[in-house]
Amino acid sequence: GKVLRMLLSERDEKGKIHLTLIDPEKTSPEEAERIAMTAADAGSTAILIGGSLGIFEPLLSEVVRAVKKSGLPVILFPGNINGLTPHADAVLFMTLMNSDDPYYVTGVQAQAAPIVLRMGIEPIPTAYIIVGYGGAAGYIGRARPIPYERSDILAAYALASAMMGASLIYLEAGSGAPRPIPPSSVRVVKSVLNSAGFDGLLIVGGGINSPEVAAAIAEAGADGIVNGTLVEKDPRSLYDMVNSLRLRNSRP
Ligand code: 1GP
Repeated sequence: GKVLRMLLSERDEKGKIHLTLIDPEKTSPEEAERIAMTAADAGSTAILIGGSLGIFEPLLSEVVRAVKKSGLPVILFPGNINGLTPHADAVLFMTLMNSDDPYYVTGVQAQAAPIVLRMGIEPIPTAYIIVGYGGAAGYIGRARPIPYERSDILAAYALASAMMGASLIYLEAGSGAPRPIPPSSVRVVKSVLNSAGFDGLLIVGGGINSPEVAAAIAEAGADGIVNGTLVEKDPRSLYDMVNSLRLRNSRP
């Protein structure tokens, strides 16, 4: 896994990674290219591309091809089987750990696996855990979102994810969440994952709308954070976001 190895080595070298999320339903290919160029300049590590609604292949492929001009790795973040394109470098091959619908736990993965193999894109084994608000991902994925204050339940799901072999564990409050996952919960999850010897990536996203919040979540133990909504509103906010993670040896 070339992309996973790159993410891990960036984390090991710089301490943290930053992921910029682009939703092809909300962003034209031209805007996506501009955002990706800004992300590369700001020192973001990779681009995630996906969304819960309105994704179809020609549009997705066009956005992916535009974003690739930035030189950053392009990783699909699919909400369903329609979130795949051979033009990407990798895909978060996700199971929605706390969905009540087996389709989102193993069903769509069986549909997707042969396609991912034929497309030749790298699958990154990912456990997706939805907390609190949950947003469109939580509603569509039929998640039973873990209450914000139940860091014990969140930690148990994260530990199960590690024991089941996830390389990347993604804690999601939902795109545009009015409240991100509390740093205190991230701290509990990190400590449980450390005690289990997990050396993959702990990624946190949803409602991270200021550099201060990003810094607090990173300091609590997230290996990386995801920004989507904020980037759609103001791509230049990426500079402060990436700086707030205090990446070692970050580009000027
Ligand atoms: C959503 O975690 C991502 O899947 C990013 O959330 O849009 O709130 O930044 P925001």
